[in-house]
Amino acid sequence: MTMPYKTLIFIPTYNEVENVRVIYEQIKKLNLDADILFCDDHSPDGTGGVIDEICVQDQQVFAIHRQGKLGIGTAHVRGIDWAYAQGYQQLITMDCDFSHSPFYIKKFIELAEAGDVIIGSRYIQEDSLKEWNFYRKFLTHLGHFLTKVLLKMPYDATGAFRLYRLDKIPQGIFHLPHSKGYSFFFESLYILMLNGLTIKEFSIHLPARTYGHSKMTLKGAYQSLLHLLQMYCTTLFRRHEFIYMGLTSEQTVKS
Ligand SMILES: Nc1nc2c(ncn2[C@@H]2O[C@H](COP(=O)(O)OP(=O)(O)O)[C@@H](O)[C@H]2O)c(=O)[nH]1
Ligand SMILES: [Mg+2]
Repeated sequence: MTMPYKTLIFIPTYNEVENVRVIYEQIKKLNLDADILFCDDHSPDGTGGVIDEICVQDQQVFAIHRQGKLGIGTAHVRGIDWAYAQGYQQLITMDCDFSHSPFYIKKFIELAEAGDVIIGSRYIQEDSLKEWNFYRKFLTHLGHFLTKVLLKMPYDATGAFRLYRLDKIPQGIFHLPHSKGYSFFFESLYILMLNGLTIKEFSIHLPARTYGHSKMTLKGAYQSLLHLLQMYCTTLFRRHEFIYMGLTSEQTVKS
């Protein structure tokens, strides 16, 4: 597939040894002219070693290894910064567990002109989450409800399956979120929305992960909820904290 923009696919990993090679192989089968970056947090199951083997075989695959589990949010910021530093124009971010099917990557690329941020959404179709258990569905729908009501975001704001047009988004915007964990997704999207970037969605089906288990803990969900409430208070009293002030005169973020 010909790509009008220099493209990177970013995948954070923590204990994904059963998934990482298979996801790499499935992405390669798409025949895209895109590079892949993994960010592994010293996974005890040896995921980092498998990633290094892939990097040796394939010059289009890169790895960041961090000292320990520093959180999914900081992993995304690290990947985003790396993408800007290497001059990528668009970045697709996804999980390693096949809940984000590589099948949709082409769809993201086709829609790249439609917005500055493209989101694979679980809420457009009724049965997008039909394989998930009750507890997980409940948490996911609660997150969606609260981000819709409190932050007035009509999007799937808690998922990581996104395309960012880095050529249209100032890098500094991604340094405004404070979240280290899962709340990074709604915090970053809120900041992007408030700063006038265009957000478009398309419907995805999200199967439950095939191998391994979710790293989202009850503590993580609780921390995200607290963060959301904190953000809600900030929107009421100190909204300017979400506004990006670093634009040069040539940059034109719509307001
Ligand atoms: N580097 C890194 N990756 C993480 C961390 N936590 C989760 N991940 C990865 O982020 C993706 C989403 O995590 P997952 O456990 O599937 O969360 P869920 O989809 O919300 O259940 C997966 O690819 C995980 O391996 C972390 O602290 N650091
Ligand atoms: Mg997952």
